Amino acid sequence: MRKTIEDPQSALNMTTKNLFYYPSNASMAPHIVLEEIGESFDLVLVDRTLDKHKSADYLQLNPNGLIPVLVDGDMVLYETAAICLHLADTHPESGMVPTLATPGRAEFYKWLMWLTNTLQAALIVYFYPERWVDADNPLGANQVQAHAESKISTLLDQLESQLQSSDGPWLLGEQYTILDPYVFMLCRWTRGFTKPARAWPLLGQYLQRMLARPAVQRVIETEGLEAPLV
Ligand SMILES: N[C@@H](CCC(=O)N[C@@H](CS)C(=O)NCC(=O)O)C(=O)O
Repeated sequence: MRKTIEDPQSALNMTTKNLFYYPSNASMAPHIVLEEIGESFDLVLVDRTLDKHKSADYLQLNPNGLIPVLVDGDMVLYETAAICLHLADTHPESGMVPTLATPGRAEFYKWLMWLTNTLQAALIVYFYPERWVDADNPLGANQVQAHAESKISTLLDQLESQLQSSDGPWLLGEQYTILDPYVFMLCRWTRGFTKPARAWPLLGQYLQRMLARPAVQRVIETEGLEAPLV
């Protein structure tokens, strides 16, 4: 169910999980994970056009004023990677994380940290370059954005190499994990780049495999996303 609530605190202690989201934002990865694990959940729209993510009520849930937040019972969780991990940990039957204390799990941690602190961080610089220069410096902002785009290109090279060495179909190989919705979401964000993620041969095929997943299709429909999807 989708809902817009005026008082985000009212999501606390609900019996279903509540994901605070905005279409195509960082909430998309946990949204896909929720669909994959099949547990019922509610979506709460945080209307960015009205700056609701900076409202006093929302800041009580996430003092960073960023989307997403997951409210699960009396637990309030922010940070996309933490939310995805929590969802997978509480649904071990989904198999969306490799077995604890194995080399596969260590590799999985490496990629999850890299996605959140390297690729996602660079994408955020790309989308908000004006935050990295003085006010009224559009030339500086353009330079920051161009540097971010070029950095992101080298990071996409790394994803391409990983798909080659894991031999797919998913980032770690045979096992579909929470890394895959995360990679899909971040790659989508490059769809307006001069060289978008879909232009890398293996990455392009991988994104099509992700698009074909029923859980991903449901998220695209619910969030009302339009072409180009990747
Ligand atoms: N590290 C955070 C980043 C979240 C983030 O940057 N979310 C964006 C939407 S994609 C946001 O809320 N931006 C609003 C802003 O920067 O003011 C996470 O992964 O949860």
